[in-house]
Amino acid sequence: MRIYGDIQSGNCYKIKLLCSLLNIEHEWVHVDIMAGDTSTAEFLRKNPNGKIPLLELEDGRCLSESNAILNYLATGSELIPLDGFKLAKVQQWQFFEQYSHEPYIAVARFIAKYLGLPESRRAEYEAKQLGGHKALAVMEKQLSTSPYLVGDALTTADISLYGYTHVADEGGFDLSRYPFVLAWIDRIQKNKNYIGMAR
Ligand SMILES: N[C@@H](CCC(=O)N[C@@H](CS)C(=O)NCC(=O)O)C(=O)O
Repeated sequence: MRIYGDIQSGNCYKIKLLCSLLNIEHEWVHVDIMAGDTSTAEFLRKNPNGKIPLLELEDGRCLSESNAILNYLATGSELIPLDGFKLAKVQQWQFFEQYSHEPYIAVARFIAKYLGLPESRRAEYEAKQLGGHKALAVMEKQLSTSPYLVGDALTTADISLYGYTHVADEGGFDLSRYPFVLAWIDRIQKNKNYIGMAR
């Protein structure tokens, strides 16, 4: 299988991390968003939404949306709970990530790290801080009661949230305010076959 992505993107790194944890062999195809690689006709045929990460199976079928890719690749592994309610809890955190976390933390990081915090985007960057801290506080509350987001074991919910949380400082978020989140980051990094993000 082939994965199209950029290792510096948290959404793509989630997939890279999962493949490492589960020893999933794949070909990584680097895609440069800034150079317009996601807007070519060839790429748009694979993902009409023009975004990475993108998974392409050997038979040509394609899957986009990082959390859908994670759950597909982790099916049958210990990272996906068998219990229906726990599985729904994993998805609850993944929807939370996409709606209440990533749009604040990942976007603030993009403006600061990729664009160099230009004056024209400063107000938007600052407006992202409140929502990002709100999301971190929600995670902090859960992680004060369980080692991982859905109980005692690592699931794809943790990988989904870990992607941008562990580099939230690059978006201006001081994680020292969230000791349970910091302990969770440390716990994830101790997993066998953990790989870091190119920062
Ligand atoms: N909801 C999507 C978001 C994917 C996304 O925003 N990808 C960015 C890189 S992090 C991208 O491809 N941007 C290119 C563009 O929008 O043109 C996911 O979780 O996979």
